[in-house]
Amino acid sequence: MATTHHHSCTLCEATCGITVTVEDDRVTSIRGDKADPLSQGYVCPKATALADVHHDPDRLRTPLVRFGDEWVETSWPAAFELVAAGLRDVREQHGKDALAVYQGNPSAHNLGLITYGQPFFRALGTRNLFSATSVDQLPHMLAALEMFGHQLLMPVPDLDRTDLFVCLGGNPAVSNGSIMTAPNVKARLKSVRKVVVIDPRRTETAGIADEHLFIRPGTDALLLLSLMEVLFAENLVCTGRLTPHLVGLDLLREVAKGFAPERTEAVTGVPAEPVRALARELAATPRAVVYGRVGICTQEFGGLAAWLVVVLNALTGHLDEPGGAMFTTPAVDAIPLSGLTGHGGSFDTYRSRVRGLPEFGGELPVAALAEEIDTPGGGRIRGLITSAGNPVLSTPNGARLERALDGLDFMVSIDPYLNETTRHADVILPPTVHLERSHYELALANYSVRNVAKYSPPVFRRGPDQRHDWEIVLELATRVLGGGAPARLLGGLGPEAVLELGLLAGPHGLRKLHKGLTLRTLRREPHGVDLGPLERRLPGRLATRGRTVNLAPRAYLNDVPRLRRVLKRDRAALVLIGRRQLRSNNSWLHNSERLVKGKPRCTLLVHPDDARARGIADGESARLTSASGEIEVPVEVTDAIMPGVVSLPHGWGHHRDGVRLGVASRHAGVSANDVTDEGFVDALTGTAAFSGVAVELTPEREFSRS
Ligand SMILES: Nc1nc2c(c(=O)[nH]1)N[C@H]1C(S)=C(S)[C@@H](COP(=O)(O)OP(=O)(O)OC[C@H]3O[C@@H](n4cnc5c(=O)[nH]c(N)nc54)[C@H](O)[C@@H]3O)O[C@H]1N2
Ligand SMILES: Nc1nc2c(c(=O)[nH]1)N[C@H]1C(S)=C(S)[C@@H](COP(=O)(O)OP(=O)(O)OC[C@H]3O[C@@H](n4cnc5c(=O)[nH]c(N)nc54)[C@H](O)[C@@H]3O)O[C@H]1N2
Ligand code: SF4
Ligand SMILES: [Mo]
Repeated sequence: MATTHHHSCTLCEATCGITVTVEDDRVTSIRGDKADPLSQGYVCPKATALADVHHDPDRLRTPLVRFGDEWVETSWPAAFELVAAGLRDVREQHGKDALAVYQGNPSAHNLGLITYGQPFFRALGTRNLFSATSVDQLPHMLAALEMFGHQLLMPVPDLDRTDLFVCLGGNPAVSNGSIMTAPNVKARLKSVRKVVVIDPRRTETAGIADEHLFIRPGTDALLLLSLMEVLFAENLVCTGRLTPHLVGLDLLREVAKGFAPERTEAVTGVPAEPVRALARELAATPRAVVYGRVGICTQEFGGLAAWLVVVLNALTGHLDEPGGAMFTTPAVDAIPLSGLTGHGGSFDTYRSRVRGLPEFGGELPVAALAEEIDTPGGGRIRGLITSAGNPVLSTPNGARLERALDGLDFMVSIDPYLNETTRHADVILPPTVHLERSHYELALANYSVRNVAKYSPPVFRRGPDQRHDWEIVLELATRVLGGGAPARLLGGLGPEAVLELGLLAGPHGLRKLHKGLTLRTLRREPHGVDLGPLERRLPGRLATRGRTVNLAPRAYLNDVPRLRRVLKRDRAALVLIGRRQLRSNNSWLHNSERLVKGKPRCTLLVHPDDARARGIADGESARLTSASGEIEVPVEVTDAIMPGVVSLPHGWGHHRDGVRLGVASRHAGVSANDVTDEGFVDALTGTAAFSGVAVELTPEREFSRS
């Protein structure tokens, strides 16, 4: 008999509502849930991959222990015993900091990992915490901390009510939006009066936009400063309602001097005239917003660029205004909770041992992970936990990391797959996967274009011998840190209880008394509840002292001279950027046949001029070389990419020996992070610079001859 279940897709930030039909323990269909208040029936082709992951014969269901190149299945108690001993040994022999942790991207989509994983990894007390943050949104979080006083206070474009959407370094038509939960973002963008895309590639988003400007990778901060310069020079600054709560305006005026668009155009590649026009239009449009995403973060000036995006919205009166950049009112609100401990985040309170990269939010930049393992001396990392991450494919110079992993004393991976990273572990602990878990968007509800709340029970009952991520973590916590009463109490509760408490304490909870939102009310609304459009939240929501927005934090002002030097610097002839694809999700969804079938997608986009100059034809294989490595990749010649720039998607490279990914290994591709450079980071934040890596491209023929 068929049963129908309502859930959410947890693969990307869009969090689309899904309706799953199950017959005889098999998923027979996954469709968009028309009654979901946010996604209203939309899903992308990836949603069906949730079923593929669930039924995947390669998916691990039992812990694996490695003996040399052999993997042996083992019982959970035996695996826990081994892992606890391994982790304890590292800590006892070399100290807490010798044990490192990498938390990967799916952690943010996992209720159990947010409620149990994060606290456990922090409780280990190691300085060597790493996560996907430092290959992603760290610059946005730093701006939130420095300007609004809390690292989670990242404003969201009020997409559905804006008239002018300026998009830098994001491709929502493919990524489905990021730090902007907006399912069916393409339809939403089509309803915006004007969309402007600024990107080194004429992207799918540019394809539905009104205007597209090519920009040289890594130069957004210059462009944004030029926009700001025009606002000041032409007297267009208008900070509106927030004026009494803003500090640092005069400093900004000083900073902008010397960055007129005519001064920066030669470096950014964006002609001065459209920059002037855009500044004027931003100032003149009551409902407008500048949005920057991963392309402006993972570059040499990511910190400055992310800061300037917020600054521009503030200077044009679009911060905390409908149609502008707004703050959400999530049903579970972490901000007052962490406010109780006075901890909105931290920056640069310590530095990494080898290179001195700054801490952020209690974590170090993952670009430093390999060197912290392979550089001898006191304080060296000896043990590693990876949880929901595949850093071999997703962090800069993954090849070096891969070599370093083999030098560890002990490594454990909490992951459902034997892949490029987990194959280096001593033990793999496989958790349940998405359809076997309950779900609530604790993290992403903070960044949704409408306030919504939705709880979903699991679609499938887990097998008798399967463990949830949170149970695995809790067991390790008890065994490694000692199982005191608090741990046992917490363990008895489970993520649902934490959620329940969060809902009660939240803005829609107890305070609304009889109509309050509780887990019980959410269980009665399986499609989710709409909590309305975004509302003005400032100054009340500010976590800074004095409740002001700091427009010109010291850290940024000190970094501007570094940017100014770029105006005089020689430029590499060819630089690399990344690319996301609709049927791919970072490094781990390539084992789904229906997503990878068709022509190979791991290709290098090259402009016709660059291809001609190197004698490379469309469809040929070429060699891409950088300071850190080289790969061989099929070339796609297209004028959709800017001359002097090439684009390669990341997350491929599944040819490595010993991975247990039957489908993915047949569609292996190459890893972009075999040529990115762990030494190339945003010096301010330590965020990896994936955009703008200097590369050389040579025909494969030439290489084979030499
Ligand atoms: N060159 C280049 N590199 C990049 C980027 C880029 O644009 N260019 N983008 C960066 C960005 S933005 C990100 S977020 C990172 C992502 O990189 P990572 O943080 O490494 O995340 P994924 O590649 O998604 O790998 C996820 C891992 O988690 C496992 N997994 C999936 N679901 C679960 C689960 O529920 N529980 C557990 N325990 N495991 C699970 C998968 O099997 C896989 O091993 O990559 C970054 N790397
Ligand atoms: N289908 C799919 N969806 C995804 C993911 C996925 O892997 N696949 N990953 C998810 C994750 S982890 C994230 S973080 C989000 C990211 O969401 P987005 O930020 O929308 O992701 P991208 O598509 O990588 O868009 C980055 C854009 O920046 C451009 N770019 C590169 N360098 C520069 C530069 O220097 N300046 C400017 N202005 N632009 C530049 C690139 O050409 C690209 O178009 O997507 C999420 N959604
Ligand atoms: S856009 Fe696709 S992958 Fe993202 S949540 Fe929706 S269905 Fe899932
Ligand atoms: Mo990401």
